[in-house]
Formats: sequence, structure tokens, C-alpha cells
Amino acid sequence: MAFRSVILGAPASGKGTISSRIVKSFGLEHIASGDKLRVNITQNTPIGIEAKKYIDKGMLVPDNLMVNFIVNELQKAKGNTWLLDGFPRTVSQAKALWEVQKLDVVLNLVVPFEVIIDRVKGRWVHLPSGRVYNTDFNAPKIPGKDDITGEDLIQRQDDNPTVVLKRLEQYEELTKPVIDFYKDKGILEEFEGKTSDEIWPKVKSVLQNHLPERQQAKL
Ligand code: G5P
Ligand code: MG
Repeated sequence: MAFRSVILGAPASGKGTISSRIVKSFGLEHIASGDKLRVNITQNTPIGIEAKKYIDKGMLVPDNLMVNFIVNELQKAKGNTWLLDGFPRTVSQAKALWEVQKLDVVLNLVVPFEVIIDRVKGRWVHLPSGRVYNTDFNAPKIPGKDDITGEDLIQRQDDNPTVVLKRLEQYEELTKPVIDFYKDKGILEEFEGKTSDEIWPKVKSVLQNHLPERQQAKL
């Protein structure tokens, strides 16, 4: 079967958190642009070196770089049932993706800004896998260590308060219009809530409608 989806939402709205629950329940392949860029940064690849200049400032990486990077990642995807997280982030990226690949559903997480600002302070990530923790919510079993591999967790450089504000500004200006792009296509599903636990059951029930029982069993 084929199922192609995108998850949208402001920085720290819980895209990574909800995505990991989707992966667990539905087996979609999670392709997260930010996670992939961070791995490239630690490996000092050409795209990593270029992207770091923007990420550290809370700015979006230029569209031409991002479109090539993600189209290439999609070609590497193992199957055709995936969930794209963090891309597209501009209308121009959304149009480029639509030309390459039509989507089945776009999930948009709507979380109040004051909740977001609070969350990033306690975020810890396992860089190779993108697994995300929070000291207040979903704390790792052993502080500073990934639950699955036992490897070190890190705090993201772009999670300092000044950079977070810039990221939110960029989101308002450049990413919010992407929501309307998908609304016009008739494939947008919106989920409001203050916590991921409140949002998750609603996401799950929508996906159950999109992925018929038979296909869920196969995944
Ligand atoms: P990223 O990596 O895509 P953002 O800013 O879009 O970064 P981010 O920060 O990864 O998104 P998220 O995935 O939406 O956030 O949220 P998350 O990690 O799941 O949750 C945030 C924290 O809150 C975690 O600690 C989590 O445990 C906790 N949490 C979750 N739910 C709850 C809850 O209910 N309660 C509580 N208390 N806590 C909770 O992109 C990074 C940069 O890469 C570049 C840009 O520079 C970008 O800034 N980039 C691109 N540039 C251009 N185009 C693109 N397409 C790009 N993609 C990436
Ligand atoms: Mg994320």
C-alpha cells in the first residue's frame, strides 16, 4: 500500500513526539528534516556545514537546498508509506513537494505559544535516532541517556531562548501560510491541545480512518 503524510506545527509543538507514537501504532517511516540536518551537521557533510549557519540563528535553511535534500531523502525511503516532519516549511517547498509527490493527509498540531516556550528548556534528544525526551514530560529512564541505546542525550544549540523566539517568528511569517496551501487541497486535519497526550488520541482516530483496518494489519 501507499500512504504519504506530512506533520506540521510550530517549533516544539510536539511533531517529533506525536510522530514517534504514529510510527509505533501505524509503522509509517518517519522522515524528519531537522533530525536529518542535525546528523549531517555532526558528520560535517557539505549540506550540514551550510545548514548549520542558518539553524544556529533560528533561520530557515534556503528553499533550494532543502528541496533537493528532502527529495533525495524521499527517494531513499524504504517504502511508500511515510510521514514527513519539518518539511515543507514554506509555500515554495510545499509546491515543489506537491509536484514530486501528492499527499494523502496533512496533520497540523495547534499548541499555544506560551506552552511551547516552556517546553524547550527541558528538551533532550538522542541525535542518531531523533528520539526526544523532556525532563518534565517523558523523562529518560536514566538522566542524560537514551532509553534504547544507553547513549548520551544532548540539548539542541537552537533551543536557547533567543533562538527559539527567532524560530517562532520565522514560523509565523513563512510556515503558517503552508497550512492554507493544504487546506485548499482539502487534505488538512487540525488538532488543538496543550499536551501531546490530549492531541494523540485525536490523531490516532483520524489515521485509523485513513488507513483501513486491513492495511493497518499489514503495516
Ligand atoms: P526542526 O528540528 O524541524 P522545529 O523547530 O520545527 O525543529 P522541533 O523543535 O523539533 O521543531 P517538535 O518536533 O515539534 O519540535 O516537538 P518535540 O521535540 O516533539 O517536543 C518538544 C519538547 O516538548 C520535547 O522535549 C518533548 O519531550 C516535549 N513535549 C512534547 N509533548 C509535551 C507535552 O504534552 N507536555 C510537555 N510538558 N512537554 C512535551 O528544525 C530545526 C531547524 O532546522 C532547519 C531550520 O533552521 C529549523 O529551525 N530546518 C529547515 N529549514 C528550512 N526548511 C525546512 N524544511 C527545514 N527543516 C528544518
Ligand atoms: Mg522535531
